[in-house]
Amino acid sequence: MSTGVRKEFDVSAIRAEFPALSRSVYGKPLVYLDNAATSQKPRCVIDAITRYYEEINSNVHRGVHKLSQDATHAYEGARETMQRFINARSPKEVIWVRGTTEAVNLVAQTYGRSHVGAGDAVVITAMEHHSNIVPWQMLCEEKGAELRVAPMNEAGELDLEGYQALLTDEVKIVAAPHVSNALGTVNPVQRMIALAHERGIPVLLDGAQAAPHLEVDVQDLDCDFYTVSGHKMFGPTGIGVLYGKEALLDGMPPWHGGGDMIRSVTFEKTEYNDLPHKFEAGTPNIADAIGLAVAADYMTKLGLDRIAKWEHELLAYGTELLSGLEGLKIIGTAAEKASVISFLIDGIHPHDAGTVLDREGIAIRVGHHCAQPVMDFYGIPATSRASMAFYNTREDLDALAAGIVKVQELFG
Ligand code: 7TS
Repeated sequence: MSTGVRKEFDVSAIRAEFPALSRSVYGKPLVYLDNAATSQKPRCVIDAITRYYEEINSNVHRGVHKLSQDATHAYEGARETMQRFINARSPKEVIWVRGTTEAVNLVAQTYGRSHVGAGDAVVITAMEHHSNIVPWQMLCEEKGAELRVAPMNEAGELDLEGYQALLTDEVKIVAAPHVSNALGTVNPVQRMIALAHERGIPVLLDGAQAAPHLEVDVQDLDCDFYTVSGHKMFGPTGIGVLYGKEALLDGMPPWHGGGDMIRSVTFEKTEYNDLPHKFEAGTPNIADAIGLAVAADYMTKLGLDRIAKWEHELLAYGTELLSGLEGLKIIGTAAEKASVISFLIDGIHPHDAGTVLDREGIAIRVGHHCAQPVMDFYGIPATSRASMAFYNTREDLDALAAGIVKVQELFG
């Protein structure tokens, strides 16, 4: 049974539900350790998407006919599932987007453009993915505002005092990662939000790397905006969620104009639709919204606490194993980490390491991980990065360690 509640965290049974995990690569069993880039999909998600196209494919919010009603019901039901998954107060606070990149751009282009002016400031951190830098940079350039960067230490932990010192009256919004993709750092987001709120500054959390690993409760966090990328949490590509507090979203101008986001249109004036539709112009990604909700339910049934516990064990195991290898250095050693291990091998370029590992069937990511300022901070061009999901095993990490030794033998 693919979605039943399990008593034990049975990794081999879980792996059997992800078809891609049983394939081989160059004649070797696939060892998939690139989950921070994107995760594999369970059969139930793949089936839900297929079922949508085979049975109820039609446009939403438009038709009186049966298929359109069923599609609308499934699509809006998926929104409610995501609302429960992140514990938003209302489905109105759940905006479908393509992913975190689109979510951040939406907030920068709507809340940002209407609240940030010349002389104002936006605060981000030293450990951002480019998608939480560039949209704010574009906004600041347009408005004549300042982009401030909260510092981090050598371990890749946010410097809270340095962060606090940046929160002056000019700051109109803070945008920070819940979990860093390049380093794995889990940020002290509750403290960061409280400090910003003391000054009346709203906070956007980039949750791209958190939602696949941690229980996310937006009410408990009290964040003002939160972003989710569906494809990193075992759902399809091209779908994600922007959460926003209803009062904030209500006060924001729309972004894209078009069908579905309007109540009435004349050539003189358009009345905009209510939330959440105000931010969803055009035919949406119906099938993948439905698929993402199935992924969220799948995670809920596995148990977010048990996922976190298993990944913690994997992280500890992998960290010890890799630290024990001669000539290997881990980049990102924060006390609080999600299951990401970025590393350097003495004298070997990450691209060479990644290429040799690939021939062993081991998929990791090498490069700057769309976090060039993080690489600049450490004075390196790139790292190799192994990123785990709940379906990974100690054997996967053993294979990685053996692969690294092989890399060292080849290039040493
Ligand atoms: N924010 C973080 C922290 C991310 O890790 C990523 C993607 C994004 C935003 C962008 O998300 P998207 O779904 O809109 O693309 N990170 C990575 C990565 O680490 N390797 O490939 C993509």
